[in-house]
Amino acid sequence: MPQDDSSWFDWYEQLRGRVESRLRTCLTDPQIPDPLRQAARYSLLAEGKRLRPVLVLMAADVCGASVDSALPAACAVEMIHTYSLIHDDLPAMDDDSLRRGRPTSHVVYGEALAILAGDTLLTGAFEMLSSGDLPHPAVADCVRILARAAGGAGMVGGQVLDLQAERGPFPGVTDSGAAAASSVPASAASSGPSLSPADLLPADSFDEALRAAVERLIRIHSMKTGALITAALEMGAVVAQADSHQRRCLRHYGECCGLAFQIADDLLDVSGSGPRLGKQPGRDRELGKLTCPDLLGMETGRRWAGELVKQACDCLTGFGERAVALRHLARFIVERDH
Ligand code: GRG
Repeated sequence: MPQDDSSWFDWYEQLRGRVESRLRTCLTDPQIPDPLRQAARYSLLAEGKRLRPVLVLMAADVCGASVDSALPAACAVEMIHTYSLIHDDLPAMDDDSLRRGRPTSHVVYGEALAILAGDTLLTGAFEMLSSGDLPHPAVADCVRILARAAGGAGMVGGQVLDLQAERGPFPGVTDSGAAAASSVPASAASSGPSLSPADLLPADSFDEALRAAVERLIRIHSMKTGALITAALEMGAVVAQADSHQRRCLRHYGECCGLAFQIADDLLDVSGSGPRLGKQPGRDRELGKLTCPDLLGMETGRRWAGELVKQACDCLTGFGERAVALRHLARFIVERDH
């Protein structure tokens, strides 16, 4: 655990290193046919931020568990995340050719193998999750949390809503017009974060169509991206056998960070540079996606993400100094350039 503000990133890097080492041991079973093993490992071992597994480890640590005990849960989340990236890039989805700075799985291995590599990671995640020394009730809890977050009521459902969503147009919404958005009221961890437009936006500044679109955006982002991030925090708490209050605080922190993460992702798609991003920027606009900058403008998007980070940090009050790294990570989520 870091002792002060300056060492948090070293701690993040250390945890990332632990995740990398463990991931390198995954999917080595000689029973897995060669091309499938190669395809699954190609994506899993490509350079990612490992944000979700690090969140599992930090959540477990902040509740008093060892990093070792949380590693299987952390790697399971990363396996699900990697599967979602492979499938998200497929021609039937976003049809992307660059990911994590490399050609996408279907470009290298063909569509059929890319689909099956995703399937292998999805199922392998649950094998990984049940491979540690956790007590059975904790494993069962984690399986339920992860399956729900990844499934129809979470990430996959969010992807469906995303595919269906139409962007607008919403005439008259510009950076200055939309900047009427109010600041987010401070939320106590006990009452949960305020993620709805009713709390985020003043009632009289938007027309109904825009308000409905913002609501839809929040729902899609929270399901498609937020669900897995929230699950990472909850799983860390479960591994540590945290009490229900700690678990609720970490879940609320995850909900705020999850939404802030996807807002930052929307902003980066507009302002980021390809080599640093590791994927092609500008794709959201090309694909006609419903995004935060399109609805509200860049400035309001930045402010909104910043307010969510503040709310996320409020949720950590009860953990005191132990949560210093989680506070920094929340800021990193919106300040990152990739
Ligand atoms: C079953 C066909 C089928 C689809 C699965 C694909 C899918 C459902 C859901 C997509 C979810 C998805 C890809 C959300 C995008 C989230 C996002 C912004 C990913 C990028 O995350 P980073 O920046 O990436 O953490 P790294 O590479 O650093 O891990």
